Formats: sequence, C-alpha cells, structure tokens
Amino acid sequence: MYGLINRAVKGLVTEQFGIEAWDRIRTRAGLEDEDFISMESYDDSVTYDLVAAATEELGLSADTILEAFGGYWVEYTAVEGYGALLDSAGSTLPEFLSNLDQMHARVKLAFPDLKPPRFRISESTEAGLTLHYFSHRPGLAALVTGLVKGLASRFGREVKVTPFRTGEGEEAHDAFKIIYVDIAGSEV
Ligand code: 1MF
Repeated sequence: MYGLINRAVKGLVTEQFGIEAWDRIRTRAGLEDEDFISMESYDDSVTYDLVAAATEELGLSADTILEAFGGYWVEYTAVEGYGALLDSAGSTLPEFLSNLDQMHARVKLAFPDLKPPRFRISESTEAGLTLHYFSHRPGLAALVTGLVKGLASRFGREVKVTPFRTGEGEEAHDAFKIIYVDIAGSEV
C-alpha cells in the first residue's frame, strides 16, 4: 500500500500513545526506517506487521486498532491534502458510499499502484443500508467499520454498524448492516 497508509498508522499511534510507543512498535515490526514516503508503494506486509506489533505493544485486539484506524483515516486524509477529494465524493453517507469506487478510480489515475477495494450498496432505505466490501486484502473488515463511523461523524450523523459474512465461493465477502441513529441514541 502507499506509504500514506503507514504514515497514518504512525500518526494515530503517536497522537494516542506517544512517540515512545511508536518507536517500540516500529522496532517490533522490524522496520529500520524512521519514516515512510507517502507516494512510495510499500509491501502490504509492512502495514500488517505494524498492526500485529501494535496489538502486542498496546495490548489491544487487531479489530480495535483497525476500527480506530478507519476513523482516523477519514480525519487524517481530510487534513493531509485530500479534503477536496473527500468533499467531491458526496455530502451524505449513502451518497459518499455509492461514489467510493469512482473516488478510488480517480485516485488510481494519479497513483497507478493503488489497489482499491470495491464497494456495493444494497437495501438502502431511510433507516439505513447494507454495504458490501470486496478487497484484495484479507482481515480488514474492522477497518471498514471505522471508516463508515468516521464518515458518518464527518456528516454529523451516528450509525450502528454490524459486520457479517455473505456470498458463496468466489463471491464470499464482508458486508455491513448500517443503521442511522439519531442523537438521542434511538434508531431512526
Ligand atoms: O492500495 C492502496 O495503496 C490503497 C491505499 C488506500 C488502497 C485504498 C486506500 C484507501 N482505503 C484504505 C483501506 C483499504 C482497505 C482495502 O484495501 O481493503 C480507504 C478508502 C476510503 C473509505 C471511506 C472513506 C474514505 C476512504 O479513503 C479516501 C482516500 C483514499 C485514498 C487516498 C486518500 C484518501 C490516497 C491518496 C493518495 C495515495 C494513496 C491513497 O498515494 C499517494 C499519496 C501521496 C502522494 C502520492 C500518492
């Protein structure tokens, strides 16, 4: 994945746990370089190794870290030069989610090494929707839960997100039941 991802992992860890925690995690992951280059393509194993090292150093589950990272990614990219990209993808959660593949296609034009996941929406009503997630990368469903919650909060909403596996054979994939919640906490 592009170095931007690993830089964001570093940003999340240093903001929440400090630079010493980051140095221990980086060392445990076997990374010698102090930093990442955003526009350089790194092997996915670098990111997976960082998450594994973070679970051990911080005593948190991989899903907890991935979900926190998903929320952080939405905030991080908004301030790291991709605010206009995010704005262009929509101003409501369902609109944004339905434009994700197009947004990734635009990023891939400029950065051809991008290997974006694909998303599909089903059962969209005023109460919520189901989001289907097809990725080249295994084990990242909790990241999508965090992305969806982060996006909802970007649009001033709250959502309940319930992941589940669906489809069969080649088409087996992770999906998410997303329910819009009002501020008082009850489902709309
Ligand atoms: O293959 C990749 O390197 C890659 C990197 C990031 C693929 C996808 C993404 C974005 N995606 C991360 C989770 C991927 C999980 C998976 O592969 O199954 C999150 C997508 C997303 C979802 C909801 C809301 C916002 C989202 O992302 C917005 C976004 C997406 C891509 C970029 C920025 C914001 C991006 C921009 C430039 C990149 C890489 C990604 O590379 C650079 C960076 C700096 C200079 C040159 C190139």
